[in-house]
Amino acid sequence: MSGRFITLEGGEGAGKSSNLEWLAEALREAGVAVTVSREPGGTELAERIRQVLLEPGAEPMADATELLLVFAARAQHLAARIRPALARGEWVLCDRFIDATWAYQGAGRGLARADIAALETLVLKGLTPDRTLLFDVPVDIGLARAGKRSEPDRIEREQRDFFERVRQCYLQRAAAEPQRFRVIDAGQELPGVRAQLRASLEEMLTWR
Ligand code: T5A
Repeated sequence: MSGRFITLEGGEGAGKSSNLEWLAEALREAGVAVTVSREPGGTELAERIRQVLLEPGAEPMADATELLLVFAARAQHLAARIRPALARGEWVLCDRFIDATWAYQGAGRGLARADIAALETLVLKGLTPDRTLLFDVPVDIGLARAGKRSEPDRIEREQRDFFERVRQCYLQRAAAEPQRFRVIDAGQELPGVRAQLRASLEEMLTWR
C-alpha cells in the first residue's frame, strides 16, 4: 500500500467533523489525492449498520451486539473503501477508526480487552493509521457543543462518567504511542485549533 492513513479521533463534539473537510482541502491544495470517510459508515452497507448503531430504539442493545456491529461496519469499510484507496496511493482521512472502539466499547462499556483485540486482529489484519489526530476537549464542553448541534443519538445519551472514561482512554493511548498520535487542544476557539492542525499538516506533508 502506498497511500497514507490518517484518522481523527476524540469525544463527542470535539470538532472532528468541523475540521475534516478543511484538512482534506489543505492536503488537496498541496497536491495530495485524498479520500474522506468516517466510521461507523463510509460505504452504503456500513452506513446502514451505522444507522442501526446510533438510532435510539425501544430494545436496549447488548454491549456485545454493539461491538460486533462496529467491527462489521469496519470490515466492510476496509474492504470496499479504505484498502482500495490506499492501494491507489491516496491519503485516507477518516473521522474515527479503531481507537474509538478501544475508547467507547473498551473503556466506556468495559468490554474485555481480549475480545476487542481478537476482532482487531481479524478485521484490521495489521493495518494501523500512519497518524492519528486526537481532538481532546473536556467532556462538559464537548457535550454542550454536541447538544447545541443536534438531538443526542443512542450513544450520546450515555452518562457523563462514560465520556470521561472515553476521554481518559484516548489520552492514555496517545501517551502510549507518541509517534502515531498528535493531541490537538480542541477546547480552543476554531482559529487556535486550525493553527495546531496546520502544524500537524506541515509535518505530514514531509512524508511525500
Ligand atoms: N463509535 C464510533 C463507537 O462507539 N465505536 C466506534 O468504534 C466508532 C467508530 C459516532 C458515534 O459512534 C461511536 C462514537 C460516537 O458516539 P458521530 O455522530 O460521528 O457518531 O459522533 P462524533 O464523531 O462524536 O460527532 P460529533 O459531531 O458529535 O463530534 P465532532 O465531529 O467531533 O464535532 P463537530 O465538528 O460536529 O462539532 C460539534 C459542534 O461544535 C462546534 C461545531 O460547530 C458543532 O456545532 N464546534 C466548535 N465550537 C466552538 N469552538 C470550536 N473549536 C468548535 N469546534 C466545533
